[in-house]
Amino acid sequence: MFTNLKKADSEIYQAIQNEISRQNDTLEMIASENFVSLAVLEAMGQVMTNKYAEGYPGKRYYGGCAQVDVAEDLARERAKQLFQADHANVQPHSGSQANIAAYFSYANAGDTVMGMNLDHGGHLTHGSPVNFSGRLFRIVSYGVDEKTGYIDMNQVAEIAKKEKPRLIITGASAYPREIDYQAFREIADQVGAKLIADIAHPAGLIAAGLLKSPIPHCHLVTTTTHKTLRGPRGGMILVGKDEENDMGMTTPKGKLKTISQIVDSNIFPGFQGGPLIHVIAAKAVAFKEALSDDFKQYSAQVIKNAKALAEKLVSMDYKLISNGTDTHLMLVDLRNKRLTGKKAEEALEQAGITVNKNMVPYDDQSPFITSGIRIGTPALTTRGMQEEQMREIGGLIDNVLTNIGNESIVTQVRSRVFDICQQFPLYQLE
Ligand code: DSN
Repeated sequence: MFTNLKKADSEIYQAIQNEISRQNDTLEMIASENFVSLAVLEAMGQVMTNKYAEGYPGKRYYGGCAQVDVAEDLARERAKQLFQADHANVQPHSGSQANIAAYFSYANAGDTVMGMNLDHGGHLTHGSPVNFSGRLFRIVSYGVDEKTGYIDMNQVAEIAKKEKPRLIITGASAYPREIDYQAFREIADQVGAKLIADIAHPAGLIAAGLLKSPIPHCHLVTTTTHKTLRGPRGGMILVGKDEENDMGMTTPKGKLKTISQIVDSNIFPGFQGGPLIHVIAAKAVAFKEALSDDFKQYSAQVIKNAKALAEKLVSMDYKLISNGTDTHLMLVDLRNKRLTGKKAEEALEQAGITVNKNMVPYDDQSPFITSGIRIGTPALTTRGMQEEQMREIGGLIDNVLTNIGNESIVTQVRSRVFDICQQFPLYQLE
């Protein structure tokens, strides 16, 4: 696969080879990561990267777009089928780009936007002061109940009534429970707000029909395509039911009639230039895969694996936020183990287990240290691992975390991790 690269640039070739080995030989448990198929990889590494295609299929600003139109049309149609949406924009380069375009479809700079507190599991783009969202909008935040770890819907309703946001965004990056989109919509309607769901994390589980869809309840839905959806790195915006532009929003192209037109105009020319058509082709391939029965089975196993791992950790006295999971991820509060997230992440990495440190709700540590780790099962499930492996891996995690600084335990666990990886091979790419 890399014959030419090997000759042209031995340093990049070597870095890629080393990354292939890292992915093959370690346990990838970062909840937002996954392994794409070889078909998706091939669709991404091809000549469509050479093509400028500003605009949309049939309405481009460049000639020679017939074949890239085929790719983008297929991606859009498959995305619509997958989520039962009226319209899909598959051009966002990332989830952040999808979110900024979605916000500006219903709000202007200075308007009040309500999102989940990042420290409680939200996302940078849902109002963090260091992100465009916190800098451009007046943000009000909701969070989880300290005792239960579930989103406090009474608090959401109270804040919404008091602050009258123009827009509410629901969705999270470290929340292990299913979100009640219908309840969010009822609150949004009571205060005259529009509702966006950012389903970047559970998108694949929703597409597979395992978690409730936000599509019937939200004005817009944004997602990334590379997490549980197992596609190439990128973003997407879905319009469940296209509607008239009833808020008088204007765009770089002036006032447009429908929300789909506004979304498209906000992505291009609003916030992006030329689309990454090679990535869009790979999104189309991933969406075709996600429409299959195999993907439904895979997604069901992702959840079974997360539940098995969560139960194992709880049985060893690990405190999980909300005491478990409905999804592909869990958030472990390490304070009773007298460990920080940073220490745990580093120790596990040495043993070949990759997770990320994560703030837990009501954390007293900084985001660089944190009191927790976030663990997910999408990537290991792609390798074919099941509940039995999850229980064993739970034991390995505990072995590392209760023996921090013990080199011989690290070596022992690293060797077992390597054996498990060999049993569930991933990529053979030279
Ligand atoms: N960075 C992603 C995650 O890890 O959840 C969210 O953007």
